[in-house]
Amino acid sequence: MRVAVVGATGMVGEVMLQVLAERNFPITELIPVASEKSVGKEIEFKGNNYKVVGLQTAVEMRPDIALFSAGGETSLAWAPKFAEAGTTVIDNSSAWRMDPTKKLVVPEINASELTKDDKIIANPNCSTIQMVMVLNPLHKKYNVKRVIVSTYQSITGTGVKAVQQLENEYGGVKGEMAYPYPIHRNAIPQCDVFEDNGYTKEEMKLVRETQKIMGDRSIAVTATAIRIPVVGGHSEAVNVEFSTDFDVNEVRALLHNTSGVTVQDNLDTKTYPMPIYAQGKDDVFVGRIRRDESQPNTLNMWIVADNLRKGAATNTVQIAEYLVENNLV
Ligand code: 11C
Repeated sequence: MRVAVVGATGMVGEVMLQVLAERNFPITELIPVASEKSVGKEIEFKGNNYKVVGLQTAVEMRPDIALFSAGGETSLAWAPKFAEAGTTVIDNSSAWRMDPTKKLVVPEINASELTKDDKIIANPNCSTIQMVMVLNPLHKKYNVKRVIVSTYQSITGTGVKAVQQLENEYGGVKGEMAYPYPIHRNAIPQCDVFEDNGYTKEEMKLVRETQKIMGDRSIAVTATAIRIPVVGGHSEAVNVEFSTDFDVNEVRALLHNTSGVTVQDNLDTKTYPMPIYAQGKDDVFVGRIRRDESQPNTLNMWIVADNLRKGAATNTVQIAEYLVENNLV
């Protein structure tokens, strides 16, 4: 496969290259793509150096697959050009996710919807991916009625500017601000911009994307998304009400048998998921699984994943793997 990585010098792009290498994705030619200021720079991949090219050059090279992580505007402008040239685009931005003509894919859940005609495929938002990875197997068994989720999100979700802000604040250095407030020793109840309904875009992604991926618009979701001074992963407190009752041990067993999910749930040994241990891993970790005693058929869980891996790069590469394995590209 001739594979372009658009946004190769960015935070997610770098992890995409790592994941492609680790998983031995069948690459015959790597085409790193970035904005004009990075063109000509060299990046290293599996012991070889590759020169970064610009977007127009990359389109003209007609790669088989383009993995995009270069922001919504770049994606809106350039993904169709790649698609017209015959390239299959897997896009990590929010640009195409809610477009009814585009598939929004978490391979473990709905990759079977993909066909050869899908030339622009959307990768969901990180906080949605980790939540649906746990909800979907439970939905099949108990039918999810309503989800209340509160997120505790890593600054790496904002990007390198936010990591720099935190480092500056640790060091007492004045610098550019990624957030409207200090993030060190703080919790900011705003991820992404506000929508007209008073929720942030990040919160509404959790609502809309969950329904689309799980293929059920009747699932009610309400979210509060918080930025905290953590790197390594996003954490989520998830309260889920089902139509039918469940047995907590059966829930644990079901999740234990779900590919891509690791249960870390032992109170005796103080075992539960945490972002410092999720960092660098591809699985979604779930623990603190317990019955909500305040109402029937309701469960509480704590879900953690590396937002740059399963939340972004790994999921994108898994989609590409599915396309290759099923001759869809
Ligand atoms: C965050 N989830 O943590 C965001 C980052 O829609 O792809 C990814 C934004 C997106 O701020």
